[in-house]
Amino acid sequence: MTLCQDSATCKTVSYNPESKICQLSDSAPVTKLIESEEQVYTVSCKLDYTYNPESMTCYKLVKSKTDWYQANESCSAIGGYLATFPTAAASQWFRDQLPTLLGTSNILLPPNSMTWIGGYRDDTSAPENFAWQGFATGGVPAPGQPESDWKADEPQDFEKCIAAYVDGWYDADCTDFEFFYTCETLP
Ligand SMILES: [Ca+2]
Repeated sequence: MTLCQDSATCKTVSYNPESKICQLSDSAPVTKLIESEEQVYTVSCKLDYTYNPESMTCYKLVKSKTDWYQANESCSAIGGYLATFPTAAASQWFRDQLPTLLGTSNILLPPNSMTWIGGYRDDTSAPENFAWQGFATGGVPAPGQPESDWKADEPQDFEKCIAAYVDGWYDADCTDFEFFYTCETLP
């Protein structure tokens, strides 16, 4: 190895993956350095989807503006669901990725650059009445609850659908607004 060429103290090491033994170039193989190897899994998402390591699912932001119901149908039509977030970390990952997913560093103020996600409620009487419609099923956590990622002071005006933006989740009228939307699938 050329790295060791001019160094008196440097020695090369060879590794035998079968015996898991590292052997110095001029010594006997006596040191077991690796007792266990981590399994390495590779996950791949469909073309145009980005892997979210927090939710372990794949997301695709569609830059076509539509109402929530049409967005929901469009995601179903391509074998997925509107995006859901099982944890606040999964939502934070998504918000951090928004410029990349939008393909621009120029994030526009709301309601532009917002994207529909899969939170919906029939009953607007309480903030805890939202439920996820996709992979993360069950209730959307209300503000202040663990795993909640609402923007400060949202939800605030008795609207039935959820849109995400760089600063968190907003309730928004499902048909008055037309936003981009984000679909989710399993890897
Ligand atoms: Ca709102």
